[in-house]
Amino acid sequence: MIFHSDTSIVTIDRFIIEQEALFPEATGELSGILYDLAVAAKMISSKVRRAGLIDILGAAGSDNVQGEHQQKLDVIANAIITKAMDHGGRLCAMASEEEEGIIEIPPQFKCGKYVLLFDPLDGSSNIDVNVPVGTIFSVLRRVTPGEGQGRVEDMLQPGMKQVAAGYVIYGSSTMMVYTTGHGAHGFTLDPSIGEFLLSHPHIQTPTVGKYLSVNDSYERHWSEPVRALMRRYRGLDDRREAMNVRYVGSLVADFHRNLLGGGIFVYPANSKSPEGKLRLLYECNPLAFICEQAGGAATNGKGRLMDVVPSALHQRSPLFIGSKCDVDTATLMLKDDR
Ligand code: AHM
Ligand code: MG
Repeated sequence: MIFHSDTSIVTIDRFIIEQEALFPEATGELSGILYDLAVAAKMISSKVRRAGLIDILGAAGSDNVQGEHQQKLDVIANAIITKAMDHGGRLCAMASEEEEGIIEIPPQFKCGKYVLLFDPLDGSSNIDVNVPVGTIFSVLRRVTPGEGQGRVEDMLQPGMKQVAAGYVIYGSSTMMVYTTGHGAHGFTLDPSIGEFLLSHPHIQTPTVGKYLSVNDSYERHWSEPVRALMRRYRGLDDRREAMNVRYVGSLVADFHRNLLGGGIFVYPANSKSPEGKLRLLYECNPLAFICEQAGGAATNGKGRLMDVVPSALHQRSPLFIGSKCDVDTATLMLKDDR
């Protein structure tokens, strides 16, 4: 393990190289994927930073003052990631929350041994009101034989098979947090030099959280055990101190605050959305990997989220993620749910 002093300036590129050097068997392919993702994140960040100017420069679907056609930011982010990642020779397929089927590697490029799954701009409805949004990604090793295009089966692996995962938050600053299974590390973008600098090495989330993130406008659609759990988190059954409720409605923002400050993000199943809302492969699993690496936990209410074997690319899942003790409470109180 490499430790950096508080005053070291470490770019994400250097950190990735140093991490790779710890594993003699590493071929550098995974590192290449992470570099390319960091570049894509910088490009998306620069677009997000200009989002507030859209009224001046032209709304989505219209032409801007230069006569260029405006696209929605989630569509732009999707195209940026696809273009940044399709030619490196390290991936054999991609899948995006924005696209129905898998994204093939164009025939002129070499296929590699990994697949990438991503949500290019999560919470994008928040863009219009200048609230943080994020990108989430997950990398898996292909399981189908051969060296050509990857297949859906390569994507439908449980979260514990992820070899890397991370997210980028476009907030008051842009941060990228990733893991390759050796801790969760955060990097803050210095826009003046265009580099992600190591700012949060070896993130550890508190064991007991102080924040509760939940959209309780769905309360009337929750099961009784979920309602009882929420009463517990709020201290209403006198079994724990009341948590502070904080809900941005942008998963990456809510997750990131809770990861650093301690807390739980909850998006349960409800009678209107029996599987919950969030996507297992693009949202839940990558954040679960980060959270576990930071000493937290994630469940779908029945068991460890990363043990779930997916059956469809866009499968949804209930999500309870964050500080270990608070997730354990959910597991205990929901064990007889439905
Ligand atoms: P999206 O992928 O369509 O952007 O939806 C995901 C978002 C998450 O960022 C957020 O946690 C959740 O939807 C909020 O949903 P709700 O408005 O139902 O609380
Ligand atoms: Mg999303």
